[in-house]
Amino acid sequence: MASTLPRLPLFEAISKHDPDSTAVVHCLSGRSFKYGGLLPDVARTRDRLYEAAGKSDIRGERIAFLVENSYDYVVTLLAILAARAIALPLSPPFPPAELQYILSHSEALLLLHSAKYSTKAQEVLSTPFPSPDDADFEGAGMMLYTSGTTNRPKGVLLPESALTAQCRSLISAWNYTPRDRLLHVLPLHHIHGTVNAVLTPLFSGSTIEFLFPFNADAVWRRFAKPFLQTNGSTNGNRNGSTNGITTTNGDSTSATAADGEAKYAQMSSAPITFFTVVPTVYTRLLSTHPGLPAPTAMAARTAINPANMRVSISGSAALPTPVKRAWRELSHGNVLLERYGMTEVGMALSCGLDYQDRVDGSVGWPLPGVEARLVDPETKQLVTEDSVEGGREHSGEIQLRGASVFREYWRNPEATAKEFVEGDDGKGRWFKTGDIALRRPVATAGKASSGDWAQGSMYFILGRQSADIIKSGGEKVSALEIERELLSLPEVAEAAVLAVPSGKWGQKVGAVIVLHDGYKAKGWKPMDMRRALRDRLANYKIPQVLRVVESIPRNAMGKVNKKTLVGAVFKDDFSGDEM
Ligand code: MLC
Ligand code: AMP
Repeated sequence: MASTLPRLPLFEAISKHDPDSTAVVHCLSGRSFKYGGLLPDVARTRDRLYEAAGKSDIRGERIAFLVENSYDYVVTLLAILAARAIALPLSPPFPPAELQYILSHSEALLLLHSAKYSTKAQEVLSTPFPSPDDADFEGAGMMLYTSGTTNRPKGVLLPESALTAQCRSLISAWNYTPRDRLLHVLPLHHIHGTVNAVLTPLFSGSTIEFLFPFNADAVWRRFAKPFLQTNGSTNGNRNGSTNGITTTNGDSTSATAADGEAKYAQMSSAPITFFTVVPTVYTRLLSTHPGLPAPTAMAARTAINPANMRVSISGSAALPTPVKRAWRELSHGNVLLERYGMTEVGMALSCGLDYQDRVDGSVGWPLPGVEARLVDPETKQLVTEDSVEGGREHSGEIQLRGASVFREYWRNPEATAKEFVEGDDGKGRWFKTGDIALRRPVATAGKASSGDWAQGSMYFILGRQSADIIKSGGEKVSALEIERELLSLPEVAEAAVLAVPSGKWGQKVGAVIVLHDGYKAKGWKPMDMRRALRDRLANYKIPQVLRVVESIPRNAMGKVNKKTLVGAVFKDDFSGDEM
């Protein structure tokens, strides 16, 4: 059966893994699925896809799906690739209006859903939207929607060749193996959760354990489980048995531990070796650790020690150095590995596996297969290794190229053309990331001990070129998209959406509003805003802080200087101490 699948590199890799080894585990129920059954399940589901489509050629068609983080999600994703179609994972918590936009904009042929999301799927399908033109596209791949600076979210088309290049690059840099067991707590409609934490582990024969939605207590319990002392002995076995969580000896925390015992009883006792998340998750784990029952807290520290947790990665947003230090201390020496990526390119820059190559504040070097350069956004001049500007280090926009880069923004040739710049060496175009960085030699790092790619000056991200892109808890948010929704409300005359610094979220979304005259007397409270936006925008896009003002200062061109405004309006909401 599996032989009828196309010879995608991912399928070839999976067919060579030990069929008895575990591919996917549902953390809380303990259900597990072996590599040996995966491709037959994929082939069966692919055939069901053909049936649903009413034809056996759906190459290049977009197949949207609403499936919880589970083995079914993995099989669905691979079945779509097997049909040489474009997998379009949707986020279940999005309101129907946002999902309907994605469905219509992508011109999806099918919307697949698990039993759990059947009502949601019906709701989405019954939300009206104008029908677009016919599509004409070929080949397998994945499409992820990402917020842009100017308009509604764009569909990033990642052909199978780009996905495969991304996986191979990560395998070579981070050395995923069949012995790795990855705890997966991220959403599955982003590059971080899909490529780094599903496709690459599948390529490598690693085990993926789903524990979603993210819950700090459950993560700590899972980490701790293999290392809890039972009957006075340390339990570090790897056979997946379900030893109960030890309660404390009658002290005040035993009730919590007992509750946890029931809820978490089915969890596996195999140690987690691989964890990749956004900085907010580490912040949350650090702040909840002190509240754990003492034995669990101790076992959890053992679990994240480098002897047990092979690699803990942070990315999708800047990792604050205090968080990195606190994790190192808590884990007795596990130094978080920071890397930099983007939906359009997968992972681009990374620190190395060698601890010397995990330098505070740096995102390392271009990953294998990725070419990177810095270009001055004003002069368009290449920033060379030794460029200096008035005695200061010279920064520039990160531009990237290589087989891992996406093909195009779906049905948006203007945006695609705008974000690429032709190279002058005839070796192809560069993708303009919009992120500003500098390069600096670090005496103790970059000696190729993490691989040939990890050599020379290291990259340090300084921030984004545009103040209109906000990163909150690793989610990218477009200020203009929120402004547009705010301005469509009857109460709102003017709106500016800003990134407000936050210890907990990295940045949080802030809105400055001028009300229409008719609404000024009544006022507008954060609750009113939430209610008005709830059905229009995903939850994390709804501003967390709101200021109603008499006027928003603008320059002669009518533009708002957001960097100044955020200090003037939200100074009291800056929170470096939320962790
Ligand atoms: C949740 N909320 C957020 C939020 N996530 N608000 C702002 N920003 C976010 N990211 C809201 C919830 O809707 C809720 O609102 C309230 O905050 C508290 O919710 P919570 O339950 O405490 O939050 P939680 O669901 O635990 O989510 C936190 C999180 C999640 C950090 C686990 O945001 C997350 O998984 N982030 C990762 C996203 C990701 O995968 N990014 C990678 C993109 S790819 P209310 O109103 O209901 O109280 C990429 C490229 C690369 O960036 O380099 O990897
Ligand atoms: P997304 O568009 O959601 O894929 O997010 C990509 C963006 O996240 C990048 O353009 C960066 O701005 C940001 N990002 C990712 N990793 C890092 C990192 N390690 N440090 C700082 N910013 C990051």
